[in-house]
Amino acid sequence: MFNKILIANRGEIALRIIRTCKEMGIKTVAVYSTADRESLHVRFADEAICIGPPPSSESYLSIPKIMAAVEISNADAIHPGYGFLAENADFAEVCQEYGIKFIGPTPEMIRKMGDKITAKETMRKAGVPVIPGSKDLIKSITQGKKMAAEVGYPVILKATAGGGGKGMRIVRTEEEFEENFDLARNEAKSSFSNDGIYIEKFIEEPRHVEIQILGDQYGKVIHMSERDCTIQRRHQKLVEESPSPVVNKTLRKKMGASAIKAGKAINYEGAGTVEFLLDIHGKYYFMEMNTRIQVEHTVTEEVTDRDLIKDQIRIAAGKKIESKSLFPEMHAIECRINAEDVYHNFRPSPGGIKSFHSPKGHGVRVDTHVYAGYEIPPFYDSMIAKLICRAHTREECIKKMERALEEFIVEGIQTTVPFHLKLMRDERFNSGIYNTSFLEDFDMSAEE
Ligand code: MV4
Repeated sequence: MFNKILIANRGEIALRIIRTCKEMGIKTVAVYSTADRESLHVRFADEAICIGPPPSSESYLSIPKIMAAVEISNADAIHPGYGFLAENADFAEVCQEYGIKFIGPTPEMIRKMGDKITAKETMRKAGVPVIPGSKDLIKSITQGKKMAAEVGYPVILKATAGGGGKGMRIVRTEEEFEENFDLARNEAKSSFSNDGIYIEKFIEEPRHVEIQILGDQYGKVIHMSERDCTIQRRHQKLVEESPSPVVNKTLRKKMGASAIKAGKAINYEGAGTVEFLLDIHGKYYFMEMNTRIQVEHTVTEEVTDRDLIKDQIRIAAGKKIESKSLFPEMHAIECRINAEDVYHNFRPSPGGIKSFHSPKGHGVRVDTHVYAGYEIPPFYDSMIAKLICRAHTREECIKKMERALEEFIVEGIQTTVPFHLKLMRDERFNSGIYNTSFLEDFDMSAEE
């Protein structure tokens, strides 16, 4: 087992990783920017090393700064958390060269899934259902129009270097093709320095359902069932839950088997997530694979009663997965509490937290790095806490979440708590029947 793990991250996930390391008897090294001196991850780690000024490019995203901290602290492994360097294949490769274990997949696995058309082709060959579309990048308008006609309108143009919605355009008729193709290409080029675009059939009114998997170094892959992440705003997840209100045991087994096929196709090592679109007919299609621990891993932990960070560390240390695939025993919902003003288009609301009281009680979990007196820096993402509730049924879980949200007191800044309260009381959310457009006509500005 590792002696000392350096956590190349900040915020709640850094703290989350430190907690598990402590329970496993592993020493921890925190790294921090000057904006994060007062953060709890710095206080709770055994050692803390300042790696630079507030901008991420000069601190949490700087490979030389992180590697210098590894040298100074003599850590033998790095946990990248999510975001920052978590899916940076070059970073995983540098770790390899230094003889430091990157807690996650190999650079090759990260690269294969990072390029979306390569990922899709790998999945198609492995027998995982993929969305009908072009097998290669589109080379010209003429070729693109021909492909689109074959696939059938509406189609969607996606950036091969993309993910998370950037460089994506829906095209409903051939007349709209050229304009959208140029827009997608330019956005892809400026965002990813890669203007490769491919075509897919546009799936109307889908749900986002993802499967958590674990793979060990000996070729074993298990799934841990699904998370439903359909509640999103501009490609930002706000609520995640497990099990999905629209996935039954038969579909769960089928999607789980497909996710295992996906993992096995690339010899996957570590914790990963296979994202699917689920259409209104109950057909599902591979969308992307995330080669990291995700924000919403907590709902899977709550319904399967496992510590996913512990699983990641054990797998990285060469331990075998002992468990079979896992099915939900309970229902869990996570609400992301962001420092945002929901009454003004979810604009960021950084600043000083004057008072902070987090909900407690049976079935309530709060993962956070903040406290009364903490100053939220404006440099990083706006998530300040995750509120996770667990109960036997979805109905009870929603009621518990509403109760917990009512107890949440954060003064000094605006948060997404009022949004979540409204959602928990919403009839359509309670019905469980909605799609990724749900929040498009969920109006918050009317209230205050
Ligand atoms: C799609 C789609 C419909 N059809 N692909 C959005 C982010 C990126 N991961 C892929 N996305 C989508 N891809 C086809 N062929 C609809 C979306 C989509 C979406 C997906 C999941 C969750 C929320 C979404 C919101 C808008 C569009």
